[in-house]
Amino acid sequence: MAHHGAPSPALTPADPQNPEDSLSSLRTVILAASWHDTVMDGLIAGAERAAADAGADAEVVRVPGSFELPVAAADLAERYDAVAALGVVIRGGTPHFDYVCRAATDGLTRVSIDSRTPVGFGLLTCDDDAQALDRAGLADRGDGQPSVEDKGYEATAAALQTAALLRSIR
Ligand code: DLZ
Repeated sequence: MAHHGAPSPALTPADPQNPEDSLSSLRTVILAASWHDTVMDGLIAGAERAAADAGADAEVVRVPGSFELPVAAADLAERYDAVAALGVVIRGGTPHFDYVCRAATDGLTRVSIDSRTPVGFGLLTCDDDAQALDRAGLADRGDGQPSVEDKGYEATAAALQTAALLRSIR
Protein backbone atom coordinates (compact mmCIF):
# COMPACT_ATOMS: atom_id res chain seq x y z
CA MET A 1 0.00 0.00 0.00
CA ALA A 2 1.41 3.45 -0.92
CA HIS A 3 2.07 5.91 1.86
CA HIS A 4 2.81 9.61 1.95
CA GLY A 5 6.51 9.27 2.70
CA ALA A 6 5.84 7.02 5.68
CA PRO A 7 7.96 3.92 6.11
CA SER A 8 6.33 0.76 4.85
CA PRO A 9 4.40 -0.67 7.78
CA ALA A 10 4.41 -4.19 6.37
CA LEU A 11 5.42 -6.74 8.97
CA THR A 12 7.38 -9.82 8.08
CA PRO A 13 5.46 -12.91 9.08
CA ALA A 14 6.90 -14.69 12.08
CA ASP A 15 9.81 -16.99 11.27
CA PRO A 16 8.99 -20.44 12.67
CA GLN A 17 12.69 -21.37 12.47
CA ASN A 18 13.57 -18.58 14.82
CA PRO A 19 11.03 -18.43 17.65
CA GLU A 20 13.19 -16.21 19.87
CA ASP A 21 13.26 -13.46 17.26
CA SER A 22 9.66 -13.88 16.30
CA LEU A 23 7.08 -11.17 16.86
CA SER A 24 4.46 -13.82 17.51
CA SER A 25 5.38 -14.33 21.15
CA LEU A 26 4.83 -10.67 22.02
CA ARG A 27 1.81 -10.21 24.27
CA THR A 28 -0.17 -7.68 22.29
CA VAL A 29 -3.32 -5.71 23.07
CA ILE A 30 -5.39 -3.42 20.88
CA LEU A 31 -6.82 -0.63 23.03
CA ALA A 32 -9.69 1.15 21.30
CA ALA A 33 -11.92 4.12 22.12
CA SER A 34 -15.62 3.94 21.27
CA TRP A 35 -16.49 7.20 19.50
CA HIS A 36 -17.04 7.27 15.70
CA ASP A 37 -17.92 3.61 15.21
CA THR A 38 -17.27 3.21 11.49
CA VAL A 39 -13.82 4.76 11.62
CA MET A 40 -12.98 2.78 14.75
CA ASP A 41 -13.98 -0.43 12.98
CA GLY A 42 -11.47 0.40 10.23
CA LEU A 43 -8.70 1.16 12.72
CA ILE A 44 -9.33 -2.04 14.64
CA ALA A 45 -9.42 -4.11 11.44
CA GLY A 46 -6.04 -2.64 10.44
CA ALA A 47 -4.61 -3.34 13.89
CA GLU A 48 -5.83 -6.94 13.77
CA ARG A 49 -4.27 -7.36 10.32
CA ALA A 50 -0.91 -6.17 11.64
CA ALA A 51 -1.08 -8.56 14.59
CA ALA A 52 -2.01 -11.40 12.22
CA ASP A 53 0.91 -10.55 9.91
CA ALA A 54 3.18 -10.80 12.96
CA GLY A 55 1.60 -14.09 13.97
CA ALA A 56 0.62 -12.52 17.29
CA ASP A 57 -2.64 -13.01 19.14
CA ALA A 58 -4.15 -9.66 20.08
CA GLU A 59 -7.17 -9.08 22.23
CA VAL A 60 -9.25 -5.94 21.87
CA VAL A 61 -10.04 -3.83 24.94
CA ARG A 62 -12.54 -0.96 24.63
CA VAL A 63 -12.68 2.28 26.61
CA PRO A 64 -15.44 4.92 26.35
CA GLY A 65 -13.45 7.71 24.67
CA SER A 66 -9.98 8.78 23.66
CA PHE A 67 -9.56 10.64 26.95
CA GLU A 68 -9.62 7.24 28.72
CA LEU A 69 -6.89 5.71 26.53
CA PRO A 70 -3.93 6.70 28.75
CA VAL A 71 -5.25 5.30 32.03
CA ALA A 72 -6.19 2.01 30.38
CA ALA A 73 -2.84 1.91 28.55
CA ALA A 74 -1.05 2.41 31.89
CA ASP A 75 -2.81 -0.59 33.35
CA LEU A 76 -2.35 -2.81 30.26
CA ALA A 77 1.33 -1.87 29.93
CA GLU A 78 1.94 -3.77 33.17
CA ARG A 79 1.05 -7.10 31.56
CA TYR A 80 1.51 -6.72 27.80
CA ASP A 81 4.64 -6.28 25.67
CA ALA A 82 2.97 -4.01 23.11
CA VAL A 83 -0.10 -1.77 23.24
CA ALA A 84 -1.78 -0.35 20.13
CA ALA A 85 -3.86 2.66 21.23
CA LEU A 86 -6.60 3.63 18.77
CA GLY A 87 -9.04 6.52 18.83
CA VAL A 88 -10.72 9.10 16.64
CA VAL A 89 -11.28 12.72 17.59
CA ILE A 90 -13.07 14.98 15.10
CA ARG A 91 -12.84 18.72 15.35
CA GLY A 92 -16.05 20.39 16.49
CA GLY A 93 -17.06 23.95 17.16
CA THR A 94 -15.44 24.26 20.57
CA PRO A 95 -11.91 23.92 21.97
CA HIS A 96 -12.90 20.51 23.37
CA PHE A 97 -11.09 18.81 20.46
CA ASP A 98 -7.79 20.34 21.51
CA TYR A 99 -8.15 19.26 25.12
CA VAL A 100 -9.03 15.64 24.31
CA CYS A 101 -6.23 15.38 21.71
CA ARG A 102 -3.67 16.91 24.04
CA ALA A 103 -4.68 14.78 27.03
CA ALA A 104 -4.63 11.55 25.02
CA THR A 105 -1.37 12.33 23.25
CA ASP A 106 0.51 13.51 26.32
CA GLY A 107 -0.94 10.69 28.42
CA LEU A 108 0.01 7.95 25.97
CA THR A 109 3.50 9.37 25.59
CA ARG A 110 3.95 9.40 29.36
CA VAL A 111 2.65 5.85 29.75
CA SER A 112 4.97 4.55 27.06
CA ILE A 113 8.08 6.18 28.47
CA ASP A 114 7.30 5.49 32.14
CA SER A 115 6.37 1.85 31.58
CA ARG A 116 9.02 1.16 28.91
CA THR A 117 6.23 -0.58 27.00
CA PRO A 118 5.77 0.59 23.42
CA VAL A 119 2.38 2.22 22.88
CA GLY A 120 1.55 2.54 19.20
CA PHE A 121 -0.04 5.90 18.49
CA GLY A 122 -3.20 5.24 16.51
CA LEU A 123 -5.12 8.34 17.52
CA LEU A 124 -6.68 10.14 14.56
CA THR A 125 -7.09 13.86 15.13
CA CYS A 126 -9.11 14.98 12.13
CA ASP A 127 -10.95 18.00 10.78
CA ASP A 128 -13.86 15.96 9.42
CA ASP A 129 -15.27 12.48 8.81
CA ALA A 130 -13.79 12.17 5.31
CA GLN A 131 -10.27 12.71 6.63
CA ALA A 132 -10.84 10.18 9.40
CA LEU A 133 -12.20 7.54 7.01
CA ASP A 134 -9.20 8.02 4.74
CA ARG A 135 -6.68 7.61 7.58
CA ALA A 136 -8.47 4.50 8.80
CA GLY A 137 -8.21 2.82 5.39
CA LEU A 138 -11.90 3.22 4.62
CA ALA A 139 -12.09 6.03 2.09
CA ASP A 140 -13.84 5.55 -1.20
CA ARG A 141 -11.61 7.72 -3.33
CA GLY A 142 -13.88 7.32 -6.33
CA ASP A 143 -11.09 5.93 -8.53
CA GLY A 144 -11.31 2.32 -7.46
CA GLN A 145 -8.31 2.80 -5.20
CA PRO A 146 -8.38 2.27 -1.44
CA SER A 147 -7.20 4.81 1.13
CA VAL A 148 -3.50 5.55 1.18
CA GLU A 149 -3.40 5.42 4.98
CA ASP A 150 -3.98 2.55 7.39
CA LYS A 151 -3.21 4.03 10.79
CA GLY A 152 -4.48 1.08 12.80
CA TYR A 153 -2.02 -1.17 11.00
CA GLU A 154 0.82 1.35 11.30
CA ALA A 155 0.35 1.92 15.02
CA THR A 156 0.25 -1.80 15.77
CA ALA A 157 3.22 -2.61 13.54
CA ALA A 158 5.24 0.17 15.20
CA ALA A 159 4.43 -1.08 18.71
CA LEU A 160 5.33 -4.67 17.79
CA GLN A 161 8.56 -3.72 16.04
CA THR A 162 9.62 -1.50 18.95
CA ALA A 163 8.78 -4.21 21.48
CA ALA A 164 10.90 -6.69 19.52
CA LEU A 165 13.73 -4.17 19.36
CA LEU A 166 13.61 -3.55 23.12
CA ARG A 167 13.58 -7.28 23.79
CA SER A 168 16.64 -7.76 21.59
CA ILE A 169 18.70 -5.07 23.36
CA ARG A 170 17.70 -5.87 26.97
C1 DLZ B 1 -16.83 14.06 24.87
C2 DLZ B 1 -16.14 13.60 23.62
C3 DLZ B 1 -16.28 14.33 22.42
C4 DLZ B 1 -17.07 15.60 22.33
N1 DLZ B 1 -15.69 13.93 21.30
C5 DLZ B 1 -14.96 12.77 21.31
C6 DLZ B 1 -14.33 12.31 20.12
O1 DLZ B 1 -14.45 12.90 19.03
N2 DLZ B 1 -13.59 11.17 20.21
C7 DLZ B 1 -13.43 10.47 21.37
O2 DLZ B 1 -12.72 9.44 21.37
N3 DLZ B 1 -14.02 10.89 22.50
C8 DLZ B 1 -14.78 12.01 22.50
N4 DLZ B 1 -15.40 12.45 23.64
C9 DLZ B 1 -15.34 11.58 24.86
C10 DLZ B 1 -14.08 11.79 25.72
O3 DLZ B 1 -12.94 11.18 25.12
C11 DLZ B 1 -14.30 11.15 27.09
O4 DLZ B 1 -14.67 9.80 26.93
C12 DLZ B 1 -15.39 11.86 27.89
O5 DLZ B 1 -15.07 13.22 28.04
C13 DLZ B 1 -15.56 11.23 29.29
O6 DLZ B 1 -14.35 11.32 30.04
